[in-house]
Amino acid sequence: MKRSELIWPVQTDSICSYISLQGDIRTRQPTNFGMMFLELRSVTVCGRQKQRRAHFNAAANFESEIRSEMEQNKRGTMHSLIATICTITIFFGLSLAASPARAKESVAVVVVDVQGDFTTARNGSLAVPNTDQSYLENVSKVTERLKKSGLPVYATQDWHPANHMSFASNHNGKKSFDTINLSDGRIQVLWPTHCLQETDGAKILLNQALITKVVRKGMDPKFDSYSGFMDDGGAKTELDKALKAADIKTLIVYGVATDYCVKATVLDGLKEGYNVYVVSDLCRGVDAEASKAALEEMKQKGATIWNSLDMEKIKEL
Ligand code: VGL
Ligand code: ZN
Repeated sequence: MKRSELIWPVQTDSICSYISLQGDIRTRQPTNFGMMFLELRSVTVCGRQKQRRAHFNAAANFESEIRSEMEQNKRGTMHSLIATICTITIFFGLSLAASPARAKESVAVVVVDVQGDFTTARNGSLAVPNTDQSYLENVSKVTERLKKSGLPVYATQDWHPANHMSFASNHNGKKSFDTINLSDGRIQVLWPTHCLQETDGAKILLNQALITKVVRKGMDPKFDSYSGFMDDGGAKTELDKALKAADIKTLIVYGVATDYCVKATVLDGLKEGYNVYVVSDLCRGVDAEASKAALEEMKQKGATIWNSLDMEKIKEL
């Protein structure tokens, strides 16, 4: 039996709940059920107020769940009528043509710094281990799947000027991977020159058509910017504003480097109040131990770590 899903937004006074019905045919035509939303609210939400989502395995189940809930609630004939309308509508809904799996509109994908200079596939100046062609293909394949499911894809892009403070070449007597102490007490790692604006190494290695918006960072020569949300001086990028404008509440994050830009982006995302999911098999780190610790820290601070991406889980976000 084909897995499927029918989703009805149920408008309550303060929240928008979703009723998700698993059945034979997948469809998602919420506006066809305009009348039903109110009716479903009075039946279903009264019994399920604490559950913002209710899942049912089949139309028959759905009907019997509603009926038993009604009996428990002793709602009488008014609700019998509603149940009948529900049933008719369910079958009407199930008869609609199948459409691809859809994720919720409040979810976005954030692909962090998948750029030439960070990959071995392009002999990058700051190539992160295990970022060969097969890694890139995997990132592309998964991103395409997410995009097809309806999710917007935001891509961060490290975009440095030649005089950027994070480049070892801009510090006398220093070499790549040395650290320096900044005047405010922070420690700065010095990197090989990377992601210079307008160079090939700065290019995002994803099909442009998949990307809803590119968010550039690290343009201020005085501050590094591992986070896609803001630089080390606290100046915000466009990311938060763009996500808020699109009413995004949940982020699915992956990319490079786990122990630097992915970590900083995830932690800032959590601070900004997003639900954050990290797909760890699509992340690559500069240092294996530090990357493991970074994933642990993201988890501790509230992110959910998925080893791999499961489209079924996306629908339930
Ligand atoms: C990054 C080091 C320097 C990253 C960016 O994308 O993780 N790492 N700039
Ligand atoms: Zn950088």
